[in-house]
Amino acid sequence: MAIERTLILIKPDGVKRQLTGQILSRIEAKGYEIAELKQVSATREQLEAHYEEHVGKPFYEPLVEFMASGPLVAIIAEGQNVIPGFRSLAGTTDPTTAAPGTIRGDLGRDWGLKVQQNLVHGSDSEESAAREIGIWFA
Ligand code: DAT
Ligand code: MG
Repeated sequence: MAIERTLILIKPDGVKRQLTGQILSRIEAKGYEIAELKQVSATREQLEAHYEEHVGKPFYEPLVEFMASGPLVAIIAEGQNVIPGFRSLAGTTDPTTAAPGTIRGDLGRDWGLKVQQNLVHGSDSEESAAREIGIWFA
């Protein structure tokens, strides 16, 4: 059981809908430690680096545009198995089918929804976490 660090983003829809507190509560309730936290307006450069694995996909441009549409909250969370653990707390990518009990399943909305408006990002591996922490907490 490794103590890991992961990079979490509360996306612009989460900040705009004033869900930051509720999302942080879920992270804390799980017992993860918030090691770093800041609200930022992402630069295009940061977003291109963050989503480099998705360059060229049809949803890439709308995704980057959406992520630049308002402030987001960047968090480094620490805990045992926090990388897969936060992914399961977040729920699956599409909030319209994410399981109840998850952030995306409970707080995601389906009216006029775009898949990118799914409230949170969480790193998907140790390698991604290290890379993404470097982008947002350089
Ligand atoms: P996740 O955020 O669950 O790790 P991902 O890394 O596959 O998902 O994709 C990054 C983001 O891109 C995701 O949070 C929402 C958006 N996205 C993914 N697949 C999409 C699709 N088929 N249509 C529109 N947006 C999509
Ligand atoms: Mg991902």
